[in-house]
Order: sequence, then structure tokens, then C-alpha cells
Amino acid sequence: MPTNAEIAATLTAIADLLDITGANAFKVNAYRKASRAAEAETQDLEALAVADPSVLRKIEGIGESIAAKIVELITTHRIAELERLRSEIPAGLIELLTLQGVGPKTVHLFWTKAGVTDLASLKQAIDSGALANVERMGAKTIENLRASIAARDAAGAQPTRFRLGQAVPIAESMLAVLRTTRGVRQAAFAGSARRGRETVGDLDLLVSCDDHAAVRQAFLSMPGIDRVLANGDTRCAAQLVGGMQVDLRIVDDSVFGAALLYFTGSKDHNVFLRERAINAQMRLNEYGLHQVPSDSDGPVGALVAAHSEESIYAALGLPWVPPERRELHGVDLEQPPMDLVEHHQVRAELHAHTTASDGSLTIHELASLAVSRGFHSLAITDHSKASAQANGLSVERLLRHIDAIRAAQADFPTLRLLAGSEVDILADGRLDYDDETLALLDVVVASPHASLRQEPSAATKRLLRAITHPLVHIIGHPTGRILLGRDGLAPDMHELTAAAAESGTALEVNCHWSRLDLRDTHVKMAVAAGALVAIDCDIHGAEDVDNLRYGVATARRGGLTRKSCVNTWEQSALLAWLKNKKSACALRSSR
Ligand code: DGT
Ligand code: CA
Ligand code: CA
Ligand code: ZN
Repeated sequence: MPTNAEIAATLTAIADLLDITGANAFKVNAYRKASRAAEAETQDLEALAVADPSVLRKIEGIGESIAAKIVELITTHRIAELERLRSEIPAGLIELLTLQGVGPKTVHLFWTKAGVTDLASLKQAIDSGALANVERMGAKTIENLRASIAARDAAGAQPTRFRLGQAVPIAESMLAVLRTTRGVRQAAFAGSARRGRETVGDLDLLVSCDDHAAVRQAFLSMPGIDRVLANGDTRCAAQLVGGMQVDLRIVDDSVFGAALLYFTGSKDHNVFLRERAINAQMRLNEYGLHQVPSDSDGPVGALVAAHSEESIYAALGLPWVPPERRELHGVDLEQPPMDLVEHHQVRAELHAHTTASDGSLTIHELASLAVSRGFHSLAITDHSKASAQANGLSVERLLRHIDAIRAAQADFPTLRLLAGSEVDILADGRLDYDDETLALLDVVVASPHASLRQEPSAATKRLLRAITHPLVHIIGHPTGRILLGRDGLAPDMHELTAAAAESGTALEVNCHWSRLDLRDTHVKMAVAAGALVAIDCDIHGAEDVDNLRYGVATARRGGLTRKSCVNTWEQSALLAWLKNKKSACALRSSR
């Protein structure tokens, strides 16, 4: 069940290991090129390969021998060459790749020229001066290396986490198998993935069934399992290829709700509920909510509730709490339930790229996709000229693109096509198109793409300038962070959210699971400030629409309600906002 992204990651891993061994650059580059091709491919490679293995090598960038490796991965869930490389290279060397600024070619030098085999021997080679004798290891490089190691040590032995959008599809494909297993009644994922946290430490699956043995067998023979960590009657655990750990709990159907509540967490939320139970003379655990036993009851008191989460919350005098809100405890939960934004309420996508810049769909394909999702509006927002690496549009190309968007409208009677741009916010806060050009657009999404290591104060000034620009409707991925990759900007979010509320500019929750930017805590600040929020998929290919759920989960974690989320508005309200913001600007400037 490898996805294109997993295939791409596996090919990159092979390229990295080849580089560490000092392999021929031609061969390494072939893997890197194939990895990029796999990543960019919009059709599902596994589906293609299953239908006809020979089609893979017809894909631009994938040669014959690597096509065979991909087929090997799809059919056997491993690649013999990758395993051979792993067995040839000291395991501690591979870990060095996670140091900031250290690539596989550098690791090759560490290994072959300084005898380094892991982090400890690297530190030794630095301290003893041995590394200074190695080619390309100048004083500055070694200083940077010291800093990377120190940063790593400061982060501690933090367990590896995985991004939500990588974990959830794995959970769902496993649940799909379990649901068809003999005797299974209910199956769900719990833990941080169900709470919609942006990263998860491990996956927690829960199944109720009549036949534990069948479920254990089905679970432990899933493809993609690298190592079995536990195999008990009610709990199994396994590590997947790629390192993710999956916990499976098997329970009686009568206590499914209690187990789901317990294993969804968060731990703080569980503690809060347990204390609430104690105060009401009850006991709560993964088997249910019980009365405190009197002498005649034996060890467990009478059962109060266990079958569903709702019944347990109700018995504790609380409304059912959506999983995304279960980081909360205390008074926050005693408020009446909020009208949190819901996935099905989203009817407009306001950030989408076509083949004109770096998307893979044409205007017509994007519009058909939006129609198939039941959307009433779609903004086409290709990149502006400063994003040269993304084939950003010159003013001249933008003008022609606007005409093409307007012309396409006639073919989509149920969808309002909006001509827009994702205009770069330059380092000083100026926008990448002049005002006359921006004024021609229906929607302006302004986003930072470069200079993402700015000082916080410069970042605040930069973003404030864009937020208060009268022609800007939405700030796209405001910080530019990449989860587990790049911190991005660290502006003063109190100032930004206040300015956004004041100027009626929406802040985006970018749904891509490597971004989720605004993050949950920033959404909370936007909600507190009364700012508008947009939840957008930043569509580059058809699969990106499926990321909406992650953006919605992030928004719900921040407490976003429907009325503050522009994508959930009726078409007339959305169009009025877009138009009024611009004309308010025309009014102001004519005064
Ligand atoms: P993660 O995996 O680090 O992203 O976070 P979680 O929340 O998925 O944590 P995990 O996998 O350790 O445990 C899943 C849930 O099980 C957790 O959210 C609450 C419950 N749980 C596990 N251990 C404890 C515990 O010692 N006390 C309490 N109250 N609940 C626990
Ligand atoms: Ca977990
Ligand atoms: Ca767990
Ligand atoms: Zn974009």
C-alpha cells in the first residue's frame, strides 16, 4: 500500500545511502530524479503498476531499473537493494543525516576520511581535531556542525513524530482491513490522530470483536509491518517500515465507548474526567463508568455507562466533547458546545494553482474537481513573478490568465470561478504586483515564500503591511513553517490577529499536512481577536483536496466556528465580502 509520497521517500533513502557509500553520481541522480517524478506524479503509482507494471518506466524521469524497484516495493513491500545498503552502512551513520546542514556526501567524508560511524564518534572526531584534517572541513563548517549537534542535544532524545496526513491514511487503510475481519463489530483510530494533532507519536487503533485471535492474526499480517513489538490477547503493537509504531487494543463491544474515550485522550482530559467521576462518587476507566462499590457489590460497582462516549459524558453532566477539543479540561468544557466548523460546511476553495504556475491541473480540471466536491466557488490563485521556481506569472501572463479564467466560467454554471493570485509578500512587506494589477483580481491571497528566517520583529512588520493592504483578502500560510522541517516566521501573532480583525483580512489555515499554518494555537488567537479565517487546500494536484480534513481539524482545535470561516459562507456572502473589501479601499483612497 505505498503511496506516491512513500515511494518517493524510499527512492530518496536509496539515493542517500548510495551517496554515503560514495556510489557513482549518475546512479544516485537517477534515484533522485525518479523520486521527484514519483512525488510529482498525480496518478497513483501503485494502481498503475498493478494494472500494468510496464507503464512505470514510461513515466518521464523513471528508468527501467528503478521502475523494477518500484514494482518490487509494491509487490513485496521491500527493496532488496535498500536492505543491502542498510546492512553495509553502520546504522549510526544514517542518523547523522538528521543533523541540520549534513547531507549524505558529508556523511561519506566523515565515514571514509575520519572513521566516524555514529554521533559519538563524530563528536570525538571534532574534539580531537581529526575532522579538521578532512577535505572541505573548514573551521566555519566545523563550527556549524558543533551548533547542529548542540541543537540536537538540546532537543533531547525527543521521540520521532509523524505528520498527521501521513499517519491518518495508514490508520484508515489498516482499519479497512480490520473491518472486514471475522467477528469485528467496531473499529476506530484513537489517540492524538483522532484529536487531529498536527503530529502523532504513534497510532492507536481500537477494535471490538467476538474473535480476538482473528483480529490479532489480521493485524500482525498487515503489509508494511517491519517488527512485531507485542502480541497479547487484548493488545498488539508493531513497528511499520518507516518507523511508525501502531498500538492495537481489542475490547468487548459493550465497552467500546469507554475504551475509545480512554484511548483518545488527551491524558490531561482523561485525568479531568476521572476526577469529575470521583467527585460524583463514580470511577472511570477504559472499561466504563461505574458507581463506587458498596460492600455488597464486590470490587466493581454498578455500571453507569460504557457503550458510547456520549453516554459517559452525559453521566458526568457534560456535553459530548469533539476529539479535537480534548486537550481541554476544566471550565472550558462546561460551556455549552460551540458551533465548531465542520468539514461538510466548506463550500469554497480560495487558494488553487493551475498548470500556469506549479499546479498539475488546468483551469477546467480544477473547476470540475470543485464541482465534484459540491463547491459553489473556486478561486484560481497562481503564483506571482517573484516565485520564479514555481513558474510565477509575469503581469502580462497574469492578464491573459484572468481572461482564460473568465472565459472558462461559461462552462461551469453552478460554480463561481474567481480570478485571483497568490501574490508573494516580499521581505519588506511589499507585494509582488502593483496595485493596479491587484485591483483587477477578484481575490488576492498574499503569502510569504522567501526570507523565512527573518527576525520576529521584521516578520511582524512584513505581515502587518500585507494584512493592512486594502487589496489583500487572505494571508496564505502566514508563517511559512514546514512541520518537522522548517520553523518559518515567528511574528507577534497577537498583533497580526488584531490587525486582521480590524481590517477584515482573513488568515489562512493551509490544509496541507506539511504546513497546517495557521497552526491550532494561532487559530485560537485569531478566534479570540475576532478575525476571519480561511481554510484552504492550496491545491496543486487533485489529491490535495483530500487534505481539507486536516485543515478543518486544526481549525476545530483552535475553536473556529462557522461564522468566522469564509469558506463556509453562502456564495452571496462570500462574494460580498470579496467585493466590499476592495470597494472600501476605493472609497478610502478617493477621500
Ligand atoms: P502521541 O501518540 O504522543 O501523539 O499522543 P497520544 O495522545 O496518542 O498518546 P498515547 O499514544 O501515549 O496514548 C493514547 C491515549 O491513551 C492517550 O491520549 C490517553 C490514553 N493514555 C495512555 N496512557 C495513559 C496514562 O498513563 N494515563 C491516562 N490518563 N491516559 C493514558
Ligand atoms: Ca498515540
Ligand atoms: Ca500509543
Ligand atoms: Zn499556494
